[in-house]
Amino acid sequence: MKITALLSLFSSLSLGAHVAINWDIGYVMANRDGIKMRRVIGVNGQTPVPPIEVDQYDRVVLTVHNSLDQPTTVHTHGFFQNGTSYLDGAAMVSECGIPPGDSYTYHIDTSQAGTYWIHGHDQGQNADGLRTSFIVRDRVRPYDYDGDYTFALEDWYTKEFPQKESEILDPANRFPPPASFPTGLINGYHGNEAEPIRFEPGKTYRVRVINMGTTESFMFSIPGHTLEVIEADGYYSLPYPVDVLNMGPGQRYSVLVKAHDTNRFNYRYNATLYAAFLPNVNGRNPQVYTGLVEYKKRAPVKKVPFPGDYRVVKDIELVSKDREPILQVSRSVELHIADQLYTNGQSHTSFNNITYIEPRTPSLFSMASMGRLAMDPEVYGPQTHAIVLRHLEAVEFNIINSKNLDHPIHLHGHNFQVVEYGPLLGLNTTTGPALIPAEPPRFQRSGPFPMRRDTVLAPPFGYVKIRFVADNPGAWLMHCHVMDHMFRGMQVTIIEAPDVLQHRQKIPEELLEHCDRLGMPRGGNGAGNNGYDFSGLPEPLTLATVPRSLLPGLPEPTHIPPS
Ligand SMILES: [Cu+2]
Repeated sequence: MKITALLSLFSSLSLGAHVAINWDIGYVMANRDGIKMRRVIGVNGQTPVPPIEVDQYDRVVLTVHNSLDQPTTVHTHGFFQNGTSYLDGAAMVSECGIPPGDSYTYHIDTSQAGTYWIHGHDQGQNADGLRTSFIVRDRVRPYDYDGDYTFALEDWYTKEFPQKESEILDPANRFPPPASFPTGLINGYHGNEAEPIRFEPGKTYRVRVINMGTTESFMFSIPGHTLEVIEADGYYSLPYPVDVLNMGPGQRYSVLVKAHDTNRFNYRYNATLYAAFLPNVNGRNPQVYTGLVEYKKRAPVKKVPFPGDYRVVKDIELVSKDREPILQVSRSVELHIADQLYTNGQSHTSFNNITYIEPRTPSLFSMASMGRLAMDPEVYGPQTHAIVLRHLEAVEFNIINSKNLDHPIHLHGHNFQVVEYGPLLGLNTTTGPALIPAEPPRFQRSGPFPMRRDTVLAPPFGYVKIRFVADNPGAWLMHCHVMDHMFRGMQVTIIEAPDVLQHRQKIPEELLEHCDRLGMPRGGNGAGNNGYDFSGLPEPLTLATVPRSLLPGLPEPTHIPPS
């Protein structure tokens, strides 16, 4: 252990290069899906946003200039920002946002090697194009390979996110709103125009796949080849062979793929966009995008029938490469997912029937400024759903999903062990269509060395238990990465060790000045006031129906459309 620590110190001092990146974030007109020219959020006049690829321990300095007409932030998804929680880039959690016309510099610690991504974290800017892959290459490779490829998968919509959301929230519209189905993009462009990848006989490739989509899940496969999972969300596993990577928004995998010994045939890779709860939308669900795996120019493409009993990733079965033992916890917190109608005629998502609404002061700034009161979750406001953790407390979250679709739950500032999945009592419902195994979630526990990741799928009609140690003082969102669910309230704020944070971290003056310029308070409680005075915050929402989702085993009530 000591040698490893010394090595990493040595590496960070001597190996890392200084990497300066400048992003001028602004609107661009572009036709990303081959269907519609529309307004997109890009950088330096470009869309898709150019990928970032650096070496471990490089000192990445990302300077963002905001040329939009609204505040903006960028969040490095999966990076812990331990000790610098104010650089997490979550709007109204760790900062007010960069005002229009202003700039800010994010320092990114790249000691975490692996497959990450970076995206806007204010309003729906991520969905409108402010996102790209962020690869950190290992200084010392845990597995050998001869070459690597990255696939960034996205679902793309013809409408801008704010317009789509206002239609969903409009009480005059039918509930639930009519389904829409997006187009799949691979590495920024229409999925069927993706570049070929080249395999040489006998060689081994590392293929990284990122679902950086807005709403939908993807399945990725290279029929005729086994995919050996070695990484999930920046954390290494023992090799785990599958035929298909099934992934929700925010999730990443690396797989090793061994090329065939001859170059007689070429093959295809497939990225299948699917919405599990929509059996068929205009004949477009599921939708397969495909590109060439080229062994030799003009070689015939071998058609490989998909195995009937294909293997998918079950992250509960993955084993930590570092053999990190399962955490023993002293506290377990239940979070019940719901999507319900409220008296204002809008449908909102929630955990434990609390719909997240942004506070007026970023929760981190409340933490830093409220003294001993910062230990009380109430201080952060009634709709921020604050959960306070003690420093170094080992905690379990049990995420309970009585809905018929899965939710990719992402925790900022950490990765976590995935320790248990199970069905909800009394329900035996299948998900459709039969693309993903049409079976209710089974009860399954991890082995003694569970996998870690930062985004986990809460299964339909089931639960997932995750564990981590609160070793990162800061304010960290935990939320569904389906942008619509997140936007409509499926978020909690993990307030980690306010007492330690107040001694160890100082909010940069520049970030406080951003609040001044946006007319937001730079401290105080969730309303920017003293003590427990929450005047100035919007009225809490009231449920229109009995919240039966709190009773495990009972399905959601069926709503009558508002007339
Ligand atoms: Cu969700």
